[in-house]
Amino acid sequence: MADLVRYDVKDRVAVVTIDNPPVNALSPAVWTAIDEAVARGNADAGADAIVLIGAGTTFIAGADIKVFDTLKTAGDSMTRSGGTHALLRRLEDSAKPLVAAIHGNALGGGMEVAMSCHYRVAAADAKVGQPEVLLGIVPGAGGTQRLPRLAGAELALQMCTDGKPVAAPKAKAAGMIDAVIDGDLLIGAIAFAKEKAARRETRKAREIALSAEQVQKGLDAVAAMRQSLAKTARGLRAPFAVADAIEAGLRHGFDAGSTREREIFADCVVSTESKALRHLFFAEREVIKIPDIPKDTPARDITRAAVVGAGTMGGGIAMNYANAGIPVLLKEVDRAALDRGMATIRRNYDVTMSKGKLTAEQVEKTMALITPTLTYDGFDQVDIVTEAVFENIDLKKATFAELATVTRPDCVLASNSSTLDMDQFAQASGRPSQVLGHHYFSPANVMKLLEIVRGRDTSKEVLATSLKLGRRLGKVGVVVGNCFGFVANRMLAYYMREAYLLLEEGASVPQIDKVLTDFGLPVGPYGMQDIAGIDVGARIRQYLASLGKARADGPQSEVPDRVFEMGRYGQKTGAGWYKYDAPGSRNRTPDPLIDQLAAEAAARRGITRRPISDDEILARITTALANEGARILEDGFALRASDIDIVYVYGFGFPRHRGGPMFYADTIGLATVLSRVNEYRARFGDYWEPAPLLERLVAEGRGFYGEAVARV
Ligand code: 3H9
Repeated sequence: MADLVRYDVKDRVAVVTIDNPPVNALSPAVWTAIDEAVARGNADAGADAIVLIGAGTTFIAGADIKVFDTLKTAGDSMTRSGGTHALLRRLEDSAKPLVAAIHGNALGGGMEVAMSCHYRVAAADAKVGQPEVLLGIVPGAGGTQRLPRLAGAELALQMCTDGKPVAAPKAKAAGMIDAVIDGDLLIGAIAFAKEKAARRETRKAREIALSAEQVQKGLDAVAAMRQSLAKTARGLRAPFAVADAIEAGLRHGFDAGSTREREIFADCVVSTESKALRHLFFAEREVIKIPDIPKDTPARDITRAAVVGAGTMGGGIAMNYANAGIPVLLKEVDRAALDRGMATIRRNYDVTMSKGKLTAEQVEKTMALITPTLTYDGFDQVDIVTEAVFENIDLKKATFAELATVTRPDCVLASNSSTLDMDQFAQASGRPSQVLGHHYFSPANVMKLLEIVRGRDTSKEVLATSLKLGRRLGKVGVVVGNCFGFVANRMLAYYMREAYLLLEEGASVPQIDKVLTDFGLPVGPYGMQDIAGIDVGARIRQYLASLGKARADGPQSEVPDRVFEMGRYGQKTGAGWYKYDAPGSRNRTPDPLIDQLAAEAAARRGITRRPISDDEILARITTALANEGARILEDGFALRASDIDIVYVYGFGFPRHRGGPMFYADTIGLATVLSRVNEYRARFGDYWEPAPLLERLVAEGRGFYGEAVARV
């Protein structure tokens, strides 16, 4: 037997310890070793029962996700899963009581192993779950069949469609866990196993019979779940596949249900949806690894913070700190602006409270961590200051110079600028190693993306501190380079440019938005602007124009500026790209005025408007993203293609099941992407220039993610 699984006997109980760090993932070798160890326990005259436990911090976090890449066809998967199903039956058929002792997590295949044991005991803080759906698959080792028998079909459906783990006490109440152990888990599990052995008790989940009434209730739950998924899981396959697998077991029994589960799993595991979601699983873990910043780089604990500027962004950033339990000073220049900022924060918390997510007491406790101020008093005590003043380089430079005089020399100075050059702020502060960008996304207290902008002189410690802080604030921190717009806004500029040009050329606002929401974005480009405020982008454009810059190359549509000049700022003014029932309302209708503005703009540019197909809209917008992404990557402003995917998924809601703009480009093939760029160049002009990296990858027959993904 391999070292991955150890076998000992304690007090006449065989203890099988899975030891495959970091999370005891079930690689093929681990599956086999568990099988062999349980067989050995059964053959061992010195053991009356068997306990299966995990070494390290967790029981088993599931099947080894990397192994799924080796399954090239559904047929491969059918063969492999046939073996796994048989293996789990062998465990379940153990002649001696077999007890899973769970600490940390029993997830996915880990939970399926546990459910194939006769009993499950768990530490009070352990969690169990079937998160496969988040990877675009269904539980593939009997989970859709055993869980309904242990926990009831309703809860099983819930767990397998939302993927959320359940804490041990709730799992016990629902019948998934037989005992919650206080104190030493192994000692408790051995005692439990001995008791079962003394009574010669074993229980097989697959043999739990469901009454006709339970089956009917389950089928009703399946029907209700499908209806709800039709609204919440549009465009996804896996959640519906879960419902299919559970339904098969309810209708036709365990064996037929298991066969159906294997078939469904086999289809899902080779789907693009699953490949995309698995890609993001690893991308999210890769993003924190910065090649020249080793794990042991000292990272400071942030115990006190300050934010300068109490506008929408500054207030949201202060809320992030307070939500994480970090006291924060919030500074403004005049009383009225400060009061407005604090009132907005209060309103935001009141909304959260009205949704039942916070109690009044929690709100007061959190608000008490935010200290409004008009002075720099107390800034000498803070570990970090985030500057969130108006997007103007001179104002920001002056702020950094001032901050350097009122803070400790080791205080981190971060800017929330969305476009400006960090190195200029670094110089202005006189201590460039402490300066970097912390670019939050609006609303800053909600959006999970944090671009950590590395300046020329930013120290490694300051970057490590920012990555650690990002995690504490509940953000996904992505280290990006100090280029114009960084990664997120640079990409967005090209996305919006195409959306504007398509409108001028003849597409309509509702059509463009629908194409993007059908693709899976939560909101289309125009709907997004109406929410964020058309004035925000317009003012940035005006400021950039004063510097002789534009956000994206190529022709700039004049329509957004016309809409802005008309005072149509979006939802807040009751009109923007759409008409709204009233200011602040979300109830919108298309406005023919926009088509008129677009027609006028087209006439001025000598463009004959034409019907534009949905396919062209999607192709142009996603091609613009991939081409600019390739440029960002080649210029070294993102470390990896997967970081760009993370930025766009978390910053702008690119559909996870499409893996991000770079992964998506690979799924349609970079050769196709390049031929589109060349076609658009011929049709629209040289601003459609292929990124050199894109050309090189195509010439080499590769994708952003190498050959494997390019063949998706
Ligand atoms: C499945 O089980 C299908 C079944 O139905 C069977 C079908 C036949 N595989 O997240 P962390 C790595 S599907 C491979 O940072 P944490 C991870 O990449 C699976 N690797 O730790 C990272 O590597 P690195 C269903 C895995 O403490 C390291 O472990 N299960 C796996 O923040 C640490 O991970 C799931 O979806 C894996 N299964 O969180 C659960 N899991 O250090 C997936 C982790 O090189 N896992 N790694 O970057 C998790 O949700 C979290 O890892 C967990 C720990 C909550 C367990």
